[in-house]
Amino acid sequence: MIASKIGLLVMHYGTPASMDEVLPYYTDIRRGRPPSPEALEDLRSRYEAIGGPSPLRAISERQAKLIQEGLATRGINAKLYIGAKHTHPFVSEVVKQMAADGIEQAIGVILAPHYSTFSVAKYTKSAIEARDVANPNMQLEVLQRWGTLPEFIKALSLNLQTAMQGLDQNETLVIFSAHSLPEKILAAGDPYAEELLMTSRLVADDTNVANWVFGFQSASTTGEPWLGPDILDVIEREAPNYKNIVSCTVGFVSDHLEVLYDLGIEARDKCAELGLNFRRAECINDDPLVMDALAGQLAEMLEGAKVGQAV
Ligand code: FEC
Repeated sequence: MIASKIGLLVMHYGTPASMDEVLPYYTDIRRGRPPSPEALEDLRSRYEAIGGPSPLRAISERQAKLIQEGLATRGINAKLYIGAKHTHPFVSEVVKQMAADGIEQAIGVILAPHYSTFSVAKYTKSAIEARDVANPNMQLEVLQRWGTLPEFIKALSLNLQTAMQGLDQNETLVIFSAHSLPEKILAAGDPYAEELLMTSRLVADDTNVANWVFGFQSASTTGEPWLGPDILDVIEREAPNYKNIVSCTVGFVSDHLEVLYDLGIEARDKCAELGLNFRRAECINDDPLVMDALAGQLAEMLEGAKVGQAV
């Protein structure tokens, strides 16, 4: 039975709205510890290199709107709330607003397809904790993973095919990638790395890719080991064997800073340095079929079908 006042909670990483907001943003990512002036300058220069603040917020908003429309076509009229992990409005702030608006039943989705204790679990925890304070009676269920959703695989596969057009498969290496995380997550049994590999395998199969590997990207310098191999090391290692590198990130769903800079500039430059041709497959961004499929998952959750993990 679906309650009368339904809320759709769409959660994304967050990005500074202007260059002036880079410092508070970075400080929040560092759990309240301001970055050193050098680290801040480094991040500011990466934003500048992609032309200023990232398009992440705008893309997330378009994605959220499409998910809301997908629910509407299934007869579910849900009020949309968009919350971020590291910028206002934070996930906790919008959940408080949902309670204030009298939302009785809510469904949530994170714009990150793979489960990790470091990402999806943290978004979910913020939402649930805020719900417990604001209105413990508001039902809230969050989709925990969607990295094998057929429409997601197909959209990635089509983008990869476009990027590979005209290239000789035998001379081409596809590198699937995703954000690295501290290596310690493996010891705790985190499924993140496995889920990323599963998505990569499905896309490679759907695209009939001859040669592919997986590499992590965007590791931070926190003084502890992060998951590898790093994509730049993979490029260097494989350079003698190929003419073309095609990058396809499976862990990100928007062409934002980590994609536009770490792949579009850093990985591209590394390839140029090694005499390799570089191409990048676009992220799914606001692909209507993927967003509609996500709406389908959320609709099933609302109907009580066992799709996501209830929390
Ligand atoms: O376009 C934009 O403005 C935002 C791009 C952005 C996305 C993103 C996604 C993920 N992150 C994940 C984990 C970590 C961990 C740390 C960390 C640090 C940063 C920094 C920036 C940044 N992340 Fe990010 N991440 C984005 C941006 N991320 C900027 C800080 C500077 C740097 O290290 O480069 C380390 C925190 C610490 O210092 O303790 C861990 C994961 C994702 C993918 C899932 C998701 O989207 O939530 C995991 C987008």
